[in-house]
Amino acid sequence: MQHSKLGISLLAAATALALTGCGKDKKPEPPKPAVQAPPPPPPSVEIKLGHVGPLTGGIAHLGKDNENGAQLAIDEANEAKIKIEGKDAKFVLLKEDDQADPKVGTTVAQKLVDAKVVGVVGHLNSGTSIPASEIYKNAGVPVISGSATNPKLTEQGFKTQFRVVGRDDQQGPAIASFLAGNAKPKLVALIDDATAYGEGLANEVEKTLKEAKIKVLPREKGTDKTTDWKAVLTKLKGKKPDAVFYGGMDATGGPLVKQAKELGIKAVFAFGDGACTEEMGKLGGEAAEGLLCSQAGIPAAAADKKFLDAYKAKFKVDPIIYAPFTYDAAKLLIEAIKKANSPDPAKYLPELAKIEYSGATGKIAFDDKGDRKDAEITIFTMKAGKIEPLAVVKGGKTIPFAEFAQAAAPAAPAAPAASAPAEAPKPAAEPAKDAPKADAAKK
Ligand code: ABU
Repeated sequence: MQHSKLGISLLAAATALALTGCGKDKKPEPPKPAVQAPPPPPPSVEIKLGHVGPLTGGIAHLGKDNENGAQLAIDEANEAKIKIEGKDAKFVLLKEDDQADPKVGTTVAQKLVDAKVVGVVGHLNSGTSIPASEIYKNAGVPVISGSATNPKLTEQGFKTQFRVVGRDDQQGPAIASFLAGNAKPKLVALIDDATAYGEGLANEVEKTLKEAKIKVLPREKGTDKTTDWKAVLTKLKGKKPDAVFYGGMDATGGPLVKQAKELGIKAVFAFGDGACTEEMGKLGGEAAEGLLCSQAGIPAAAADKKFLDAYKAKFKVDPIIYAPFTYDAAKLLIEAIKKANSPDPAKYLPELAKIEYSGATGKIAFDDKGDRKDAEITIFTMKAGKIEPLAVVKGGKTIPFAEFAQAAAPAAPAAPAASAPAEAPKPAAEPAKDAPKADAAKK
């Protein structure tokens, strides 16, 4: 009986303990929160642009210069975290090597179209740009060249084609007039490399010289690979030209001027933009001193300082010639995409055609053909292996370079400026009437 009472008491106590949680006043543990998933990434859109230039062969240095300009613009756009259609835009540059060969140019143009690029910067050469332009036109892909100068490029009526440098029917008369006015030759020899650019530019120079009643020898020809000019030069030596103009690139122009000096030819040598680089000094040595040449825009060194500093910081070299122009070309594509809020070429092409943009090379707007309005042509001479700007030709007027640069310089701020945007070069208000003398023009 005693045992049975004790058993009942123990059972009751055990039940009470179980109900109260071991006798303590403890509430049940709340369920542990599940591991939190990261928020979904914001929606993004990949926007593919292309760049084409020669990255192999004799003018690979120029192709790389152009490509670097476009790459810098792409990198800056990505750093700026641009939104298109409410999505984070990630710009990607697809880079192609056309080897400065027209056939390869069309192959890589088609490759870029197949890869669904929405815009292209390039090509470097007129000879590759002209056939490629039809492929981009058929695909509706806008393309901006930062260096191709043959007029035909924008004379085909393709609404997709633009360029941000001057044309050879501006450059040819500018360098020919400067040569005529300064070296005063009576007889000029013309040589070209049989490319769309070289031959076309030599034709423009010849036209201007003939209009000035200067005698011109029958045309001599090479190719864009000719580095042995002795046969051509020996033939010319006997004719005693006062000046020689070469339409071609620096890789072939450097050996030309060097061999001319070795053969004892005493003439002023003049070149267009393809051979208006310091590579001429490297290849031509002393023979390149005093040459005259033109570029189809402002000198690279006169581009916006912010661009020049960013370029040097990224690539550890200064731009050679047209990198500021390919930088602007890529920026223009991006700006038009921003304005249209769409990477669809059909939507942003109208924005590009009517754009007014202040770039690293100055103010940019296009005419109906896609050419840059009011493009500058700069005339240089070679001094101590460096090309030195002498004058800028704009709107048919020749402005001494010092005057042009002074007008382009930003005005000194009256008070400490708070991170004002860098000013792009502006045209001189009152251009000088006469071309300045090139003291180094006679050799
Ligand atoms: N404008 C100089 C080199 C490029 C071209 O073939 O036009």
